[in-house]
Amino acid sequence: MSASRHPALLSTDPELASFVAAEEVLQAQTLRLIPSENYVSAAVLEASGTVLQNKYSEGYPGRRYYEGQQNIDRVEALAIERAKGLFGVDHANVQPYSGSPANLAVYLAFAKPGDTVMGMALPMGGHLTHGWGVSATGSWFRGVQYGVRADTGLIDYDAVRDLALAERPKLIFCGGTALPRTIDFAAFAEIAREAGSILVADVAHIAGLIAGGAHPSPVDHVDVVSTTTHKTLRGPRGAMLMCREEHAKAIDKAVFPGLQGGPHNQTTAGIAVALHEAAQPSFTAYAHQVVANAKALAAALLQKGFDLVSGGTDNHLILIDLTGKDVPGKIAAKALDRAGIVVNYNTVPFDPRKPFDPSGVRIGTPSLTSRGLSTEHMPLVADWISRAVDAAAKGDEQALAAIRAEVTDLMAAFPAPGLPLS
Ligand code: DSN
Repeated sequence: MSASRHPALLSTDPELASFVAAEEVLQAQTLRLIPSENYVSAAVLEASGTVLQNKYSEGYPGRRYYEGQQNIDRVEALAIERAKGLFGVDHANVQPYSGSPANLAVYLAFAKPGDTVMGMALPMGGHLTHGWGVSATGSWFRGVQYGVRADTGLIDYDAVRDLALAERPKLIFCGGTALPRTIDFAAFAEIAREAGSILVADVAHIAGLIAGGAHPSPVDHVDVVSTTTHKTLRGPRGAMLMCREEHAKAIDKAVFPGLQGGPHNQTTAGIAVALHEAAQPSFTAYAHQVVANAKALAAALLQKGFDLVSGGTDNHLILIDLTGKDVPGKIAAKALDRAGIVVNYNTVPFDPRKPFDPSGVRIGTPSLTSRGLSTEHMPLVADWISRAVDAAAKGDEQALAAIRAEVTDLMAAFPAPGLPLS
């Protein structure tokens, strides 16, 4: 593989071009299991690297503060229409720079500093921006947090209801970053109604599954849907906020001028393309295959003796609890990386260890499914993970190198979308 598909970059800045080329090789040769990552299509990559980059467009289509928006307006309007069609919403804002700014805009739209907000605790599978202490959302607002049951690893909806009624938060966030099970949006909606709270579904992880019909949609149940566009949705790094018409003005005003300046138009274009791709029947098949692969991988890992939070998965994500093994999450994750299997270490609910050195490893199937791997490959993937974790415990670098060679071999047969070679 060479950097020649970026000839101008190669000639202007060969050092940087070599980093990009090396990343292309890495992404092609490794088994990427981080559940929040994916491979965008060549079309999304192209749209994200266009001259739309050169334009300032503060405002919204038809209401800008800069001239020369003839084409940009059409790009953004198309992205908005596609988001509305795909998710069945009244209103979509496609300008948030990423998930955290999107969520911050929701706070700005509906809450005042000091108000109580409620979300899932980060170590239980929530997100920093759901009111966790080290985030601005947990220091400018008063965050109260719910979690999962210790015996099942599942969200305790009775405890969520009790907390919501005791605290009457302005906002309730549902969704998270390490939730392997289906979210009951209807149950959250009932709780939010009783508590008089605005309900926000952060579906960043599962947006592609929702678009493809492989996870129930929150749209009929919640006030606002927040999502990134680059996880299961397989678009560029960005975000969207979607809502009913009654909240449209508040959301738009919070994103711009409340929080952001000019939108990243090249990203908006990439989002538009990704939404078009996600509306195709092939994407529906993809979303269901992501889940089928995750279930097959979970079953194979259980057979290998791994402990999985909640006992398995309903979606794209599996949280492996290594507390029963000799290897903590970070050491396992780094060993897996040396074996060509890219994961992230992660806290597990009630983790006795610290977040920077936790007991879990988080994996998922969006990327491997984009490359065409299917359920028949999952026992092999589980075997590699098992062998790598054993090798980590023994410090057996040779075993890790042997797994890496097997991984590289298999991945060569499954070209990655958007990459020149596999
Ligand atoms: N960083 C994302 C993830 O990996 O889940 C969440 O923001």
